[in-house]
Amino acid sequence: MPPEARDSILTGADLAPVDTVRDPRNLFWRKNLANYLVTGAAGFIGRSIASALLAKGETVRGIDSFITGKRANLIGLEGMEFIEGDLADPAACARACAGIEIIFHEAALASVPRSVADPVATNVNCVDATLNLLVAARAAGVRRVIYAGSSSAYGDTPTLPKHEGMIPNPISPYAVAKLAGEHYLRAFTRVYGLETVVLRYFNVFGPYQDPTSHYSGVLAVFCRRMLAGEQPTIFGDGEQSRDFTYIDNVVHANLLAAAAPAEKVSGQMINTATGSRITLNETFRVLRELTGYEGEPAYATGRAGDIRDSLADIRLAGELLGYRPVVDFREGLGRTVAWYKQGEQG
Ligand code: UD2
Repeated sequence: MPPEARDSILTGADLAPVDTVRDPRNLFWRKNLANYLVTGAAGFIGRSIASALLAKGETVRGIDSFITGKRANLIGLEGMEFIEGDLADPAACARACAGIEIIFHEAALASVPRSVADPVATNVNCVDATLNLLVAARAAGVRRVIYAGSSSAYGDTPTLPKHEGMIPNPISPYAVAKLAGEHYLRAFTRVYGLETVVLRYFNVFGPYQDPTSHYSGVLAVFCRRMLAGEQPTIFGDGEQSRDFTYIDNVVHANLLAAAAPAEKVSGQMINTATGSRITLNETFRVLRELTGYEGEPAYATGRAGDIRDSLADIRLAGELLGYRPVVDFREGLGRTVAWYKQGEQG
């Protein structure tokens, strides 16, 4: 066993009363007995979940490898214990899981085109990483793992809205990798009794989403470019549609999934979205109003592995989690533009 893993294993004698664990002055216990682990804590979704947990006074540990996460995203999360580590490394997974009760597994190498360019890297950072984490979680006695699934698993079937009973049809390496993670979670519930919940996210956007990468989500890219007065590019005819989901809805669903009774949610896969969709062309028009950009978009060839239309049926989330969207698309986009604008000025 690697020394890092051995050092992090807790015995019964290590257990401290809850008050001691939560007392911020007691750094030793804070360091060893976090209740929640957020993987990908320096990424857009992970940092948003960690921030919400800290705001509720919870004890949080985060892990990130900074492959795509940003150190700047940790600003404001000073109350979180942080481990710099890669889930592809089993020893890092063991350290991260020690003493944890619930994991929010957000770490991944997102992006369809990135996976088309380098499917092996996507597999390592999505599939291997998830399996390593599950093995470590089981060994550490973690109670529940909540997983960031992707709507890409539904693929390009014409049926809308996409509901959880549909047979998956992944068409990109990214979709395959995220779906494989879902299957691993389900298997760990069936075989080892680990509580798992898959939240299948639909195109999440909002503050802290990185707008600078070639592989960034479209709304982040468009906000940045249009605020800077630069022309955005639409791949394809712009009539493709998405169920763009503002980050607060995703955080809300995660907190509900953590609190829901196991008999209701364990082993389940649940769409996490808004239940409405908008085309890229329409989105561009809304953004033009919000950003003041006056030009037209450029159009370029459609991307390989791209899906035409995506829209979620969110009834199951309502039934199992009591979820309903808390922020709609336009409100969310307004807040997002305001956040990027502030960043540009600051
Ligand atoms: C997929 C998943 C999403 C999430 C994400 C992670 C689907 C339906 N959704 O998002 O849930 O897992 O992957 O990365 O599979 N585009 C432009 N111009 C740009 C950038 C993108 O036109 O500058 C287009 C792109 O071709 C696509 C749409 O915008 O048609 C959305 O692209 P995206 O990369 O934001 O997200 P998508 O749908 O691949």
